[in-house]
Amino acid sequence: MELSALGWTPDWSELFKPHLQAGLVPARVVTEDKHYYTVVSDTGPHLGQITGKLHHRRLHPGQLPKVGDWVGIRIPEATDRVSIECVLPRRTQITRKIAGREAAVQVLATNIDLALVVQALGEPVNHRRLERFLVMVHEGGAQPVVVLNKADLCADPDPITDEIRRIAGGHPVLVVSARTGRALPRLRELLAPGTTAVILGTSGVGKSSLVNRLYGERVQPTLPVRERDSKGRHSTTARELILLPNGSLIIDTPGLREFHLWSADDGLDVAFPDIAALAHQCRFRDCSHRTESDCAVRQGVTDGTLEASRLASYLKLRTEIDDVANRRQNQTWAANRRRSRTGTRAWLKRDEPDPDDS
Ligand SMILES: Nc1nc2c(ncn2[C@@H]2O[C@H](COP(=O)(O)OP(=O)(O)OP(=O)(O)O)[C@@H](O)[C@H]2O)c(=O)[nH]1
Ligand SMILES: [Mg+2]
Ligand SMILES: [Zn+2]
Repeated sequence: MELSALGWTPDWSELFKPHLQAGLVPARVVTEDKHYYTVVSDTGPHLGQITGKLHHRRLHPGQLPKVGDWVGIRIPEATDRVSIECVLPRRTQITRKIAGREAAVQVLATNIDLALVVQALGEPVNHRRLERFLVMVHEGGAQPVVVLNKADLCADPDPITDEIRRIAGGHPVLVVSARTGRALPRLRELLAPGTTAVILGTSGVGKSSLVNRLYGERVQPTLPVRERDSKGRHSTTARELILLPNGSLIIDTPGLREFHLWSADDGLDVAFPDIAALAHQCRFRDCSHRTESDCAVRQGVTDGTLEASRLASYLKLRTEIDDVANRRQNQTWAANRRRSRTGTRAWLKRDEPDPDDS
C-alpha cells in the first residue's frame, strides 16, 4: 500500500527525515486499545506497542499515539510486533476534557481535515450541543460539516435545516439518510481522496450506519436505538480509521454523550462569528458581555439581531473553558509544589494515568 493512500504528503516526509535516518519507518495509527495499536505502513498493517523510550520521554498523556497519528515504527525481524518510537507533531486534533473533576485531556482523533458532526432528525435537534461540537472542531483546527441524518424520519426538514444553517455559520449542512441513501453522493464529494474525516455525534445518531453506507458494506457494527440502555451503551466502542473506496479516510468514533471542552483559544470565536463580530464594537476590549456598559453583544440581543439563547450558550461555554483553564493552572502549581517537596528524581518516576482509562 502506498503511504499517500493513507494521507501521507511531502510535508510529512520532511518532518519524518530525522526519524528515517534513525532507521524508523513511517506508519499511521488506525486503532488503539489499552495496550496495543494497529498501525499501517507501506508494507501493510502491524500490531504495535509503544516503547519504553516513548514512555521515558515523559510525554503528556495527550501526546501519546492516537488514532490518526503518524508514528515512527521499528520493525524487528524476529517478531511480527512493531515498536512505536515517535509521534509526529499533529496538524489538527479533536480533544475534550475527560469526565470528572480532574483537568485532563482526551484526544479523540488527530490529523483530520473534516469533522462530520452528526445529529439525527426525527428527534428535536439540540442546538446547544451542536454549538459545543462546533467549538471543539474549530478549536482543533478542522473544518466542520453538519450532517442531519435520518431525514426519512422527518416530514419537512427545511425549517430545521434553516435554523441549523444559522448556527453552522457558512459551513456545509447536509440533510442525509443512511437508510434511504439521500444526499450520500454529496457527502462523498466532500470526502476527497487522501483526506481524513472524523465522524462525531451522540450515540445512536447513525454515525456507523453512515460509514457503512459510504463504505458500501457493513464494516462497522450498529445497534437499534431502543436496544441501548439508558446508560448509553455504545455500539461503537473504539475509534477506528477506515479507508473508503473513494480513497478518503474516515475515523468512526463511539458516541459522545455529555462532554466538556478542553480548551478553546480561538475555537469559541470561530464557532460564534456573529458574537465575535459584535464584540468588536463593545466599549471594553475584554468585555465579558455580562455586566459591562456599552456592550454591543447584549445590545444585539435587545435589538433582536442576536438570540438570547445563543448568547447564553456562548457564555456557558466561556465559563466552562475558563474553569478548565483555572483548574489546569492549579494542578500545575500543585504538581510543582509536590515536585519541589519530593525532589526531581522521585517526580520523574511518577506515572501519570492514561485519561483513556476513565
Ligand atoms: N430511520 C433511520 N434510521 C437510521 C438512519 N441511520 C441510522 N439509523 C439507525 O439508527 C440506529 C443507530 O445507528 P448507529 O449507526 O449504530 O449509530 P451510531 O451513531 O454509530 O451509535 P454509537 O456507535 O453508539 O455512537 C440503528 O438502528 C440504525 O439502523 C437513518 O438514516 N434513518
Ligand atoms: Mg457507531
Ligand atoms: Zn460586550
